[in-house]
Amino acid sequence: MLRTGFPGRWPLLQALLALQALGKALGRASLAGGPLEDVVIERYHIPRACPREVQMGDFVRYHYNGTFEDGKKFDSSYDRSSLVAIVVGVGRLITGMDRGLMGMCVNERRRLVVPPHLAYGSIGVAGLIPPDATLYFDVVLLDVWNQADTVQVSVLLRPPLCPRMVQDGDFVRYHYNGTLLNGAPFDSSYSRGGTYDTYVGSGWLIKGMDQGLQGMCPGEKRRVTVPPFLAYGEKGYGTVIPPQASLVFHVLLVDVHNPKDTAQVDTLAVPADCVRKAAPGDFMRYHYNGSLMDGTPFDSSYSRNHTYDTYIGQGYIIPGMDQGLQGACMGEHRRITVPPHLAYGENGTGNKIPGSAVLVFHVLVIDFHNPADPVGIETLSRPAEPCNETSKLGDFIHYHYNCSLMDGTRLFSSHDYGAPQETTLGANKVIEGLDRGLQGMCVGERRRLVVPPHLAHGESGARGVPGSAVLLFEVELVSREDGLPDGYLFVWHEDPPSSLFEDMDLNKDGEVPLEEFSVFIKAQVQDGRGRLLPGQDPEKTIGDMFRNQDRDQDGKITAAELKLKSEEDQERVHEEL
Ligand SMILES: [Ca+2]
Ligand SMILES: [Ca+2]
Repeated sequence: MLRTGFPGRWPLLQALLALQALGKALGRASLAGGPLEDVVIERYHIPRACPREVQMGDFVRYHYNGTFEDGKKFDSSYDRSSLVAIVVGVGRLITGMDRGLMGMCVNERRRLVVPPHLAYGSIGVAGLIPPDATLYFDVVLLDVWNQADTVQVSVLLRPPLCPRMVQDGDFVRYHYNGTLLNGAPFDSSYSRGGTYDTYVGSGWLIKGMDQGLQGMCPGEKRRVTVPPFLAYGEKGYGTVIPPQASLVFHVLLVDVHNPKDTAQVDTLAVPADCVRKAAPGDFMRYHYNGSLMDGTPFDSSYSRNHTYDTYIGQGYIIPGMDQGLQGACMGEHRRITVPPHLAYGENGTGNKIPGSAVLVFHVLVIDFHNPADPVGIETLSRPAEPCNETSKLGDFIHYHYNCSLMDGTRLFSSHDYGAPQETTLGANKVIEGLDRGLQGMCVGERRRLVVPPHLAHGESGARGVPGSAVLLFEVELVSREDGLPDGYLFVWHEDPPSSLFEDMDLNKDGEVPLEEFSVFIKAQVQDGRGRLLPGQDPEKTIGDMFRNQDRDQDGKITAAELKLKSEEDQERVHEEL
């Protein structure tokens, strides 16, 4: 009995139904079985969760043991290793079973006592069921579904951010645990150590999963319940999925992309003063955290405590990053989502990036420059009164400056010291970019200088300055004075006195020692007739001048020595002309 659902056994079912009808027609079944008028139902195990109860017209799968009153077994689905799968409540089962299954939950266990008039009546089944037999069934319900069912989706965990949702044509990677409706597991991606990777809506999946994955976000967890006609139907699948089985998938979507995707850029923060955007050919320094779409980290520049430094738009990095870094500003924070065809493809790389993985980079752009860049000069303020002369090569200047990296890391400030800095422009005393940026300034002017590394500390950097770093200066010109021609220690503003030696020889003894020479030169400077090389201790400069004049190094300049020196200087001027 109850062997329905299996094509080869239909004739038996028909015979049983015919007998049942006969018994009813004769009006004997209800009288012959004893006192019971209806099925007695003992629900001896009711599961805590019962999302659905059996109703008339539902399709059910169940196991049962059938015994007589004396405990003798007459039938068991367990013995046949095939459970019952049939529509309930429509007369395809004995009436007692049709009634006894109503309202049952999956995994519920019932004991049914079926009087003969609701079973096989006064005739019974030859060789199997004697006449007027009351039947006892122990039933466990395994599955229930209905032709009107659709895929049931319950969202178990929704990630806080959903960058995109699954659509038809997308390629997804997900993990799942698959069970039958009663919880029996049949498959798990976790047991295989990798995600299940497939296209959605393209016929690669059972229809129920094609539907159940729709609209899912990376990182989302769902329970997807699929009726058998949207899964493996009447055939089932191998030994693990029986015929007419509902399937329950607990799905974790790892990532999603479409083969048509480009790198997706989401700007998270941009500094207000973005005057320049990165372009192909620029050399960029940036920090990044790289993760898979479900948040699993795979790499970070921070862990190496060093920016990632590269040319962009030139094929040195994965195409998705080459695209995604363009147009960024210094200090900008971007999320760049790179599909696998613009990253590491179907094979992945290393042991952290699986095949077909979408990569998500959180990028902080520190700086970038082009090897052709000059010093970037921006005047912040000028003194109210126009200046006639600006700083130029050879000038001796005093200036204040702050120096920092483009990310704001402070490197140096002359304001931390009492006096401003001093230098001679063009004398190779400071980095080239600063030297250039200090030229053409009025005293009192303030400038902002952006100095690319090839005009600063180059690829190797310097103390506190990373290799290839762009530097930011704020400079203020405090004072300037004209320098002297190269090699000169002192110049006259007008023609030197014709009685030069006599003027120097203060005590008129025909010799000029250092003391007299020093007093004389200082007097010329004092009276504005000449000036000394700026930026150096005057005593040292005067000492150097004296030693140049004192040809025989006896500590005294004579008239002859002075004459010789001035003739030589004269000649040099002619040569230069
Ligand atoms: Ca003298
Ligand atoms: Ca001498």
